[in-house]
Amino acid sequence: MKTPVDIAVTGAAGQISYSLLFRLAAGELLGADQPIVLRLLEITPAMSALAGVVMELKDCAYPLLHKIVVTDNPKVAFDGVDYAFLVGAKPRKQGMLRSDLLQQNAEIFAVQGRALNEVASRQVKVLVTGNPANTNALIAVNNAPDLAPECFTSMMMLDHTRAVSQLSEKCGVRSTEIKNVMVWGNHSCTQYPDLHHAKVKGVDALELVENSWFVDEFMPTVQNRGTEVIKARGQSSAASAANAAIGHMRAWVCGTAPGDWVSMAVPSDGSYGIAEGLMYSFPVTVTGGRIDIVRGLDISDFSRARLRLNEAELKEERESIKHLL
Ligand code: NAX
Repeated sequence: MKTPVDIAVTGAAGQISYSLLFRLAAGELLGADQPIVLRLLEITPAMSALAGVVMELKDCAYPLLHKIVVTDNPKVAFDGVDYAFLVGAKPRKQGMLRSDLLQQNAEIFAVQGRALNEVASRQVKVLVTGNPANTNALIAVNNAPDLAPECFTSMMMLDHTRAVSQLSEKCGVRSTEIKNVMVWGNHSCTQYPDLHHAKVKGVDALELVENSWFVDEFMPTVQNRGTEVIKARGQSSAASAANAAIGHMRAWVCGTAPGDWVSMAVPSDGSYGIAEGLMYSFPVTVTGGRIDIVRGLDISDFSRARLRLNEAELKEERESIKHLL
């Protein structure tokens, strides 16, 4: 029997976690022979709801679920963890602006960054999902000076899989026949879902779809999908977000498929002229747990303008929380 691996999940009583936790416990992240300890963080008022989730987890009698730790203290939640899913935050409600969310959620990620810095494994893989995810991750990185910035990422995988799905539906192919889609920038409606390097069964996607579909349908559909889900469901994306969180971490652990890449927000190293340090989504490959930004792609003027727009938005977000950096 392998030694159990500690996985922290924050916002554990929330709706994304209601899907995520059960998939983690079933072995979907680390495989069917890896026992895990789930370390679940919630705010004090949500502890009773969390107790219900824990009952349900136990009721599944998952063979891999070695232990569950429940706490409202980030230092207990992150103690020795190898993986941290930072999901907990106040979700965006209909009509709420991202700037309102930013101020409300920023402090949470400063506290959690400091706690990770103190007690997490030095190789911890952190995925920030709570919105505004990129800037929350930036706050966490900056409050964890003893951890490598490479330990921190934020989630663009849902945007990525939304883009893959739209293109596969349009072309009538399976999602596995789509490669090299990417979503640049910020997890906001400014994000840039880009098909310039995408391939459908090995053929350039932009040779198969009309440019007007790319610009006027594909891009806005992916950019506004979260809002449309909220309108339809009355709640933000949950099961698809949990799926993306697992997909992101699995790519980090198992690596990306040969010839393909995924979209992840990582600390910018200046690639494509994006200001260093910003948590910005790039196409990335992963080998042996190491994330590398795909370099040297041709960027058209159309694309460059959208990359810049995202950079400007993220700089503005950074400015508004600079007291926490
Ligand atoms: P819920 O409101 O259902 O759950 C959030 C949970 O976080 C609540 O149970 C709350 O008590 C808890 N929480 C709040 N502050 C906390 C703290 N300081 N420590 C620990 N837990 C805390 O939201 P849910 O639908 O699960 O969404 C969670 C976050 O994911 C939101 O910020 C949401 O906007 C964001 N999303 C991000 C996505 C992405 O692609 N990056 C997509 C889906 C989702 O919208």
